[in-house]
Amino acid sequence: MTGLFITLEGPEGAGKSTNRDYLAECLRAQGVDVLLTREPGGTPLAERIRELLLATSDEAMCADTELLLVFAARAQHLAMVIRPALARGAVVLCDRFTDATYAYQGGGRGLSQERIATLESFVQGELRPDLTLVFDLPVEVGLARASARGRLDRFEQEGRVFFDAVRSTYLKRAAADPSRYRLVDAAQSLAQVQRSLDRLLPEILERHRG
Ligand code: T5A
Repeated sequence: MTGLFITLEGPEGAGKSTNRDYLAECLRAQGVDVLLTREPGGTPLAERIRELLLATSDEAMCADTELLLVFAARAQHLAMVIRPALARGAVVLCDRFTDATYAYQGGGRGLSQERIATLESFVQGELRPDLTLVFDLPVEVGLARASARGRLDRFEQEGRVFFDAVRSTYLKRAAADPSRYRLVDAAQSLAQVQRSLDRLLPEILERHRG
């Protein structure tokens, strides 16, 4: 068995967390060692950085500060959680990773892709996800789902233009590398989305067995 790094991506309210838990259940039922985690966060220190990133504040956060905090949390998460789990052969299911940085700080905030790529190499070295599931849905559907849960965080308070850029960045990245990305139509009912994941399971198990 080799470790397998799977990330779940998509705009707000796309169902990443719900489906990450579903996928974990399916894999565990097959006897697979699964590690569930998320970004920003995944360790106590990285979760504190997450709080800084999501909290609204009187002082506006510069885009560069946001970018560096995201990668600071990621460095900690990789060292303490992701790399050790991959080394022991687990399937790591991570709710958001660096594609979110390209989508939110790149697409949404307008930071250059080159600057993000430089930090990606600095923090991750050669490590990239083996498989990335992009849960895609119209912006207004995702925001309605997210806002139904109550108070909006700092990102969720952004406007339509920001979220259109986030979505289109994900779609462009997925289209550019079909071997790594799988697009999931997240506007469907939860049962339908989970049937799509069921169809992906054999491929995931196959890749994990190496
Ligand atoms: N961020 C993150 C960056 O800017 N840069 C980065 O590099 C990284 C890593 C926090 C924020 O950080 C930003 C992006 C984010 O704004 P987050 O906590 O993952 O990241 O934020 P959200 O995407 O806002 O997480 P959500 O919990 O809102 O979305 P999920 O996980 O996609 O959705 P989920 O599963 O919680 O579902 C939302 C609701 O919809 C329902 C669920 O039951 C739930 O109530 N639902 C469905 N309803 C109908 N039909 C379906 N198919 C449904 N699927 C789920």
